[in-house]
Amino acid sequence: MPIKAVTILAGDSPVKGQIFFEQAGPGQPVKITGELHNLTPGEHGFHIHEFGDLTNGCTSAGAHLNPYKKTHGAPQDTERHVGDLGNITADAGGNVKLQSEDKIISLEGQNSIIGRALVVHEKNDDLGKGGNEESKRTGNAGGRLACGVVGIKKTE
Ligand SMILES: [Cu+2]
Ligand SMILES: [Zn+2]
Repeated sequence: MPIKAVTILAGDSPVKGQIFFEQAGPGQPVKITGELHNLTPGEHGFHIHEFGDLTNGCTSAGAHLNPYKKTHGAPQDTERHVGDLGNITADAGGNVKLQSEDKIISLEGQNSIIGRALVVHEKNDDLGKGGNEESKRTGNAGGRLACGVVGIKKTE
């Protein structure tokens, strides 16, 4: 039985989206699909943050999900936060149609993202290569445009 999750992205900006996660089983990669709208064209940092707590908007979602105390990196790096999903790229109309997968996040077990928050940022994530301290923590991705809690999807 695959495990499925969904996140509705919203925030103080006009950015909106729906993102779906699907994992065939424990240890399998997680497929990430969905759409985002009203972004500025170009790259935007896209991460799982540690708390599914939006009591103070996207701010209360905390830092990147990082159970192994690693430094910030790119999705394909071994030195990365569990939550480091890199960037999404909006087209000239500000839309993203996402179809990707990640081998580190999970929908069960130690790397589970269920109950955490997905955050879309104002700027691009420099993937830890920005040459300053902040790059190794957040990728200098700037403000939080929209966020949502990763929840278990209703089965059809
Ligand atoms: Cu982030
Ligand atoms: Zn990170």
